[in-house]
Amino acid sequence: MADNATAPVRKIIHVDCDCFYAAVEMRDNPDLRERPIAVGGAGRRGVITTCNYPARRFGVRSAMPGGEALRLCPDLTLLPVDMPRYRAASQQVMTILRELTEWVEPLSLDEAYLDVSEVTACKGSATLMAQYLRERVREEVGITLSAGVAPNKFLAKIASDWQKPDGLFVIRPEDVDGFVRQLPVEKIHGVGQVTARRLHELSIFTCDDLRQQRPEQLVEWFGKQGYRLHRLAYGEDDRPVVVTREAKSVSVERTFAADLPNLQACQAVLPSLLEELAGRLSRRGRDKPVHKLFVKIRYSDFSTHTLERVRALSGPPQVDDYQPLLAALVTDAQRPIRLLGLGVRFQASGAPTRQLRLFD
Ligand code: TTP
Ligand code: MG
Repeated sequence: MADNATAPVRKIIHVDCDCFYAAVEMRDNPDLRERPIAVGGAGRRGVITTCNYPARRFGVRSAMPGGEALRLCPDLTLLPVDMPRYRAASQQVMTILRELTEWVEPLSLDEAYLDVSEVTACKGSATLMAQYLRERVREEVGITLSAGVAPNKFLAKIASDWQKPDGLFVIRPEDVDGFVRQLPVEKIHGVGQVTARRLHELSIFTCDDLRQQRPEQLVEWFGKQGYRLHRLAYGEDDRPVVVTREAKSVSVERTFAADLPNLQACQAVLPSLLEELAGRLSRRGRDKPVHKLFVKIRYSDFSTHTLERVRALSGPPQVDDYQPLLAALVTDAQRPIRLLGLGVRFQASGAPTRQLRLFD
């Protein structure tokens, strides 16, 4: 086994929305919830993009032609693909993730890795953070999110799939060895059907079986991938979470345990929110001139309002910069406020940045 004793332990969360496109459809039309539905698949050559879990019980799957899906499940409702709605839901999910940490690496519309090693929220517990993210996505986006928590990307991704749908599975550092040993080789990302068949022919079914082979032997059989297989069989994966997105805006928001009754109460919490924003800005937006400011409020009835104004600033924004926006936004004196947010937008600039989360 390669020596990993000196490497600091990371905390990685992998999140993946359950039957994502179908989940958005069920959210917007609850009558569909109990019925088998699939998105796409209409027309002569249409294939299914995804289907809900009731449809999966009939064997319907992604990439299946619509006709075949209907043969398996005659009651299947086929819905047209509506990308703008899925993209909007995806953005909402990603925004929630990025409020926890800036170290978010999206893999697709419905899936992302987070490196939460240095996050102090939720008492620093990645398990609590994952639970928190799942609850917020359920409440604010109206769909379910499965999450996996582990010391690296390889295991976090397996973990998020382990108790799907609507599941959370945690692999603690001390559980890694036992978990990986029994893991079937086809669960390893990158082991497709061909490699899996080859491994099975060699009587290698689990990661424990893989460990019985010398790395040189695996390289002889599988080329470069052989060494990777050897590392993964011990649960080792040091790929960093990569952030490729340039921040266009930075914001903070807070939901209050007790609603804020009026504008004065909002003004009273402004300095502490601003302090949080300044902290986030110093990490994320350093040196970038601020172009706009915005304030967001959510009333206790969940209606949400934002107000944005152009305000060029060279330094961090101050309380006085936000006061007029807040006063203009909180006009209804009778409605208590449950959430208050502050943010800045930057002037659009050149190429996207690429940051690596490194541990050394
Ligand atoms: P997935 O996360 O692979 O699948 P899913 O979210 O539908 O189901 P689950 O995660 O619960 O197993 O893909 C996310 C979305 O990407 C999916 O909702 C639809 C789209 N997609 C396609 O368009 N074609 C495909 O072949 C696949 C697999 C997904
Ligand atoms: Mg998914």
